[in-house]
Amino acid sequence: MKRFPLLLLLLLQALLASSENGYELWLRYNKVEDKTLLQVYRQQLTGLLISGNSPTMDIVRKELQTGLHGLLDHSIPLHTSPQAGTLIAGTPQNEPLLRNTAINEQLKNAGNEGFVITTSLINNKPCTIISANTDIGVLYGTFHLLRLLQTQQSITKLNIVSAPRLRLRMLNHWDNLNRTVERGYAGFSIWNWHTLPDYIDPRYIDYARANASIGINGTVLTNVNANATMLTKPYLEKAKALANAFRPYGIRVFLTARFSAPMEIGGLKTADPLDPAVKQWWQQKAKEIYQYIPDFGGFLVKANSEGQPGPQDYHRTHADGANMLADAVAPFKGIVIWRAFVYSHTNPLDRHTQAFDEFTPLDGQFRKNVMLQVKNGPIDFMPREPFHPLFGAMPNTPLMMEFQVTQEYLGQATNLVYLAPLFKEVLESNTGNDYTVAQVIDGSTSKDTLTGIAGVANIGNDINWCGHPFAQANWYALGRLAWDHSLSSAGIANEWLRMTFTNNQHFVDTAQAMMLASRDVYVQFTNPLGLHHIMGTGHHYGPAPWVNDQHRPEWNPVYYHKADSIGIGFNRTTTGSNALAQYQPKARQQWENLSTCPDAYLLWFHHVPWDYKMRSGRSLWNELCYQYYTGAARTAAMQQTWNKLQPYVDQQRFHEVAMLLNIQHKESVWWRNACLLYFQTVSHLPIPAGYEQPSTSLEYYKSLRFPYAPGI
Ligand code: BDP
Repeated sequence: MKRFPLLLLLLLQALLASSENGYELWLRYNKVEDKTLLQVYRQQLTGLLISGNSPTMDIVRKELQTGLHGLLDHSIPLHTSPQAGTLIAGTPQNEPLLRNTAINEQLKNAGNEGFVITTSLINNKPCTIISANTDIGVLYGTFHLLRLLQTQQSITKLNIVSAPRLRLRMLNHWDNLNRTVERGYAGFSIWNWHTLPDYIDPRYIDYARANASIGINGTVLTNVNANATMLTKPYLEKAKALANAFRPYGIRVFLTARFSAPMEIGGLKTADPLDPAVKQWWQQKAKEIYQYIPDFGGFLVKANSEGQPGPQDYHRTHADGANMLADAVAPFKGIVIWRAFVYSHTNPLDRHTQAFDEFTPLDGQFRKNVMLQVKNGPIDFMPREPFHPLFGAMPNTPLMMEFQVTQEYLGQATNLVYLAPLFKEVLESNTGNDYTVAQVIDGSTSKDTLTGIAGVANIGNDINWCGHPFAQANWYALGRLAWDHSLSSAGIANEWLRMTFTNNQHFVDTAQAMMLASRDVYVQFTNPLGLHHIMGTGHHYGPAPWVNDQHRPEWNPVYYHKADSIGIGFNRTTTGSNALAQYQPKARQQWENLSTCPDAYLLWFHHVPWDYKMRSGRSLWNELCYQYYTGAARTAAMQQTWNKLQPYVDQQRFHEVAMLLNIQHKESVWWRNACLLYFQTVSHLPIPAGYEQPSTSLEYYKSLRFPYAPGI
């Protein structure tokens, strides 16, 4: 009897220990699982010698102490001189031991933010060195070394030089001042504007730390559908508090600028970019902002798009608008990131073509401190799009990539969809100029020094940050690819899984395969064969290919799939909208010809008869059925896979993922049935025998309403 409570206690402890809520992200620093390796690491890392007294170096010290304490499961002493196994971290400026020629040589390739990690003899003692030209470089190197231990890599003969390929590695928060997040599926905004600037939520620091761990160095705090209030004094004070919190982590703050702000908060009668009073207002505003935030990054602007104000309201061009703002921030070394996501309902041309038509004539007309931020594809952030034709078509303008990390069109936070394969597919696309999209954005084709990737953040105040435990991998992947776009999707998934869950090989292999397939699975049960934009109106949740009553033509799914009695798909060849003409010949050749167009883009570029014979030998209609049914079946397979991984995962996260996969499976059946039943009304063809026929009617699916779906 006496022993019972003790047993119970032990059991409870074990249960708690095996429960994780995901808050720690990939920075868990649990004890190294492999016992032999643990012993090796303990011998190789016996103490710390860290010089330099900046807030950033304090973070380095703390991170290495906590990290190594957790991973090696013992306290790690501070050394005052090198001993066998000392980990030395610092810059040559603040640590004389690092002033040797070999390290200096390597540091020449590390730039301002890169780092060198080596195993070297210092005073004849074998040491591990993290060195950089700047303190922030040392911090990035610190996270890299910790990642090697977290993923159980050898640290015996290290010789690493790493520098980011892109200068700006950013998150774009679509966060509103009332804390709702446009297209956010992980709760409310983590910025508590009401309690700022006096209350610094520890989460701000954790946010900065997580970003620094993957090399993200910029954050746009506010929604692109901007609110001018953000530029008023009280809110600038709040932004300043955040900037101060982020600075030691190497993160600069940017804000969205509402183009009509001079009227809304400045009392002017116009926001015309060529009006002297307007110019002056922005110059003053910039000056004011820099007084609060001396390293303010600059403005991100959505103008003349989806109802936002902009220079065209005054018959000025996008270049006029961008340049006016660029001149205002130039004295302070700020930049303007102007978005290319523009299309208009008064333009009768295919939405696909509009941004290209708008911006290519302006190539070379922007100031040196302007970047054009282009979404990965020409329509929006569809589950699969060909790359945006602007990449490769504006050689005289620095183009910044905009990816969407939040899964607006990719299952929101109920679906497991790993986005690195989507990002990579775009980055590795050949523009037709014999170079890839990645080479356009990293400046290698133009010698641009302003280079960058932005990801629309999937972060909210949910305890696990991103809603779905696996959605964290997309934040992680964005950062890793922005640092080095040559990394593979598999490699990134592999390290994320090891850090986030466990190094168990069976778990990693199985979960990695599931992640790598997940985006294709999602495409298959929602938008197979190049279909796009057939989701629910407004909230974008679930299927609604039947919608045809929106006042803007290009907001209707029927505009995109064009299903009729003959066939389905958007003809973008010369006999249709000719959007294909915007691609370089080498890129468009394979797409324009029906027989060479890959299945993945078939209905994106062609209107194809229902009885068209596909490569598989099936008719188009039967292929469509095959894709939808296979996609839904694969989500059931994902559930089974995950269930088998239960022994390797803590209870809390195991059950969360299991419940979400169940929702995902239901959603896949919903997509499959709703789309096929609807397309059947025009194809008049049967769902082939052998498939389980939908038990619910099209009318039922059409009647579904989601007035409180998140993210609107
Ligand atoms: C669309 C979103 C909308 C954004 C817009 C944008 O549905 O909420 O405001 O993109 O990027 O995909 O500006």
